[in-house]
Amino acid sequence: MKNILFDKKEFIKCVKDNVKTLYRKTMEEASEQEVFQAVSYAVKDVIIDNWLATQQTFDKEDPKMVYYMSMEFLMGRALGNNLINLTAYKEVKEALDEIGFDLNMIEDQEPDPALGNGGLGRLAACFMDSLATLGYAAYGCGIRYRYGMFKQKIKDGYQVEVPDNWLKNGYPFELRRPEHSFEVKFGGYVQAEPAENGRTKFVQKNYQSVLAVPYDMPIVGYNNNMVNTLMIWDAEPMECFELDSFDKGDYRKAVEQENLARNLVEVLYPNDNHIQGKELRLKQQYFFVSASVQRAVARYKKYHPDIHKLSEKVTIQMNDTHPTVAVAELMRILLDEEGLTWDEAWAITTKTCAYTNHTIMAEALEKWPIEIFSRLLPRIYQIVEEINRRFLLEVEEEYPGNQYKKDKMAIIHDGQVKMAHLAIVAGYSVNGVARLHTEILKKQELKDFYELFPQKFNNKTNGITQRRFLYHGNPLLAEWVSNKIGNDWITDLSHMEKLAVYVDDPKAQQEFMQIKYQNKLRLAKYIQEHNGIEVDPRSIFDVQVKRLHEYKRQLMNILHVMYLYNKIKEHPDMEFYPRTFIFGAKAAAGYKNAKLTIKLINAVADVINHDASIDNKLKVVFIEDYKVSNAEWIFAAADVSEQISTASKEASGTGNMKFMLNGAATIGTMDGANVEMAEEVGKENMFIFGMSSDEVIAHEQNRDYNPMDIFNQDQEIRQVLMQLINGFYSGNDTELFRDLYNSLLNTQCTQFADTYFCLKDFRSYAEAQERVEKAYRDEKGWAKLVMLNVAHVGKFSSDRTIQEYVDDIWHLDKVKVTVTE
Ligand code: 26Q
Repeated sequence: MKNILFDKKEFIKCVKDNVKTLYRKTMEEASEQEVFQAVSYAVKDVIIDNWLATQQTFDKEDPKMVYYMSMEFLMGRALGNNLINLTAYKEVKEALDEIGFDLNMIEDQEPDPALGNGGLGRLAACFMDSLATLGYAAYGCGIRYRYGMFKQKIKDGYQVEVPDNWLKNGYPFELRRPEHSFEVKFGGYVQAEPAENGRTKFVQKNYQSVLAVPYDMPIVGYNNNMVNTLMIWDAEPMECFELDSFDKGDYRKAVEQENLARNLVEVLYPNDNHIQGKELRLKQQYFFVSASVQRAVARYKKYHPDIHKLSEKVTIQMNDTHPTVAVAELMRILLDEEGLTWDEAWAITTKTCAYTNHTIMAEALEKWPIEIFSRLLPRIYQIVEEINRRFLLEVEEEYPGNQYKKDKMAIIHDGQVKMAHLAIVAGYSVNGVARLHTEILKKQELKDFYELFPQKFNNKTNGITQRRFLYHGNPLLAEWVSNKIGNDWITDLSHMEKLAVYVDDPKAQQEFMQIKYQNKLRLAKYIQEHNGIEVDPRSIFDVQVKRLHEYKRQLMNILHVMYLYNKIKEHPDMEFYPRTFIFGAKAAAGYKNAKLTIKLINAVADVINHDASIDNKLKVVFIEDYKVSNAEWIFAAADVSEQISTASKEASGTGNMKFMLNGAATIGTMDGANVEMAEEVGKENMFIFGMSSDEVIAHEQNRDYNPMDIFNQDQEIRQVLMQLINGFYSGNDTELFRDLYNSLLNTQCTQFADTYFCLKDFRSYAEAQERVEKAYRDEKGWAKLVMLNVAHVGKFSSDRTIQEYVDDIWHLDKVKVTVTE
């Protein structure tokens, strides 16, 4: 295959021309941001040809397509990734070098498109990469938030949220497509009218509407000419404000309609695994779902006469319950616009929509008050009511007279619409995101539904794209791997197992650890520049980066650091291998304990990092603004990966896989995908600790755990807890961390104390940490252990995950794109 881009000369000429036409400047005069824009437009030029060719191939071959609907796409920077997937990274780097520009610096100018919170949004981004790379036709459907995930600043140890205006300089990789705009209607009421065919037509009246305008972003497949599309929707007012509407008395409505469009896509809700039942959130959901389903149906109808066969060419995957109104919207279109009967429409919908569950945390199960739902989406609510009515008849048939069952399983109950129930009833597939998680869904949370629809339930263990998280993020290790086993791992991660023959080879071990050291230097420099803290690259880099949530137990981690510090102070001569504990985490803006935990980590860092008496044995670093771009560096530099959630709470985790891929050892519980990692690499090559999910669930059911018992018996734990309330880390303000202390030990109400079993698992955690230290001292043993982890990471590629979705759920056709000149 011809390398589509290069010609270095031609490329540089294109960059120079872009600087000239965009900014009327020479390369020397252009700012770094302007050079970034010019380079990006040059790259986009190349992508466009493949993008066109891909669309033409779709038109010709008519493959089945997946519409991946997600409120979040945490894409991260596109420039470097696009160059990697165009197999042009090296050439472009060299070409720019020749004219005195550093590609890394240029990449660093790109805003980090952060249209997502964490795991769920990043998974969607990895899936888009794998779909294009494997040659499957896919549309990502989401929202073009004006402001993405907030930027985090740390001031005086506290998190401060700063708006993320990612579009302020213009984003070179997006394309506005006004010709594919659709109207989306809110509010008003439904009028039943007689239709020509003798049936009744339902028409929404007196509504407000906005115009959904899509922006397309290219999703470049690796080395295969394929370019899929992420369409993210912007909201515009339907018509410009008209003076005469004032006279018609519509002035208020005209203004309201404009405000609706303005507010709708303003900002991403920064909650992760926690529902905020805000009306605007539901508006966002219906907005992008309605526009996306309308576009999917319109595209299908352009090429196919028979709407009854929609599911042969279109499948809709709902990323959690957030886009679940899609099932009712599809029903609405089929009933009200296509004029089908209920049974016809239902037959199509239930073959087209599928649902992925990402959580079993009760506070993350989506429910909407009927009042809000029916006022905002009157016709959709009618349809949901009818789905519910018919479903309850089915339940009655299966379990005659069992009202308890009906109450538990109803879609509408107790004044609320339960989105997960709607998704399960209308979907043809329900999947969890790791084996343990799927089993818990089947046996506990969704047991009733599993009994009724066993054939719908399946597992799809998550994965990550090695192209971003190894090839781009860790070029030194990527090149080393390729030298050892060739390039096949880039599109088939199972090839990594060929590294197993090197794990006992002293030279390979040394090379591997040398690369880790280089990556630690790179991160140490970043920390020095951003935090002003000097860390020893020879110390163990022990890392926990993820959203801040109580179930993820950052608190247990920092309590353990406090415990180690006490030990070192008490026994200055004890053997202790120097450690750098690195944290990175954003807390939802309204999540008090999460924010206080950030303050605690920074307070502990302040004390420990300034204590000369401990001889640099311990350092604590909180990396500000953890995001996709700095994550790539952090994974590359980690020795130890903290995956310490309370067993049963983390549905899968994906950070765990990114660390494993980059040669870090996992200290973790038997939770989420950790279980399958242990199965792949062997428990002896991880540091597993803590209660099993069964034990956790048993304690929750029996309510027989009292953290006070531990507090009373374990002097060292007691000392650490007392330091939360005696000013040890907060000077005069002894009350500062009281809420954290209470969350662990609430003496009034032990039932709500230490919900996530930090104290219960503490000793087991500390003991596992001792095993980590012992293992690290054995240089060869450690090198072997982490190399084995890399060799057994194959299963955790999102390519494998996507292939399973295709085989078991979507049944897509493979597409091959050839580019002719
Ligand atoms: C819902 C309603 C209103 C406001 C916010 C939300 C909301 C937003 C984001 C609810 C949940 C989320 C995100 C959930 C999430 O990221 N879950 C993670 O998904 C990963 C990918 O499957 C898993 O690896 C993680 O275990 C899981 O926690």
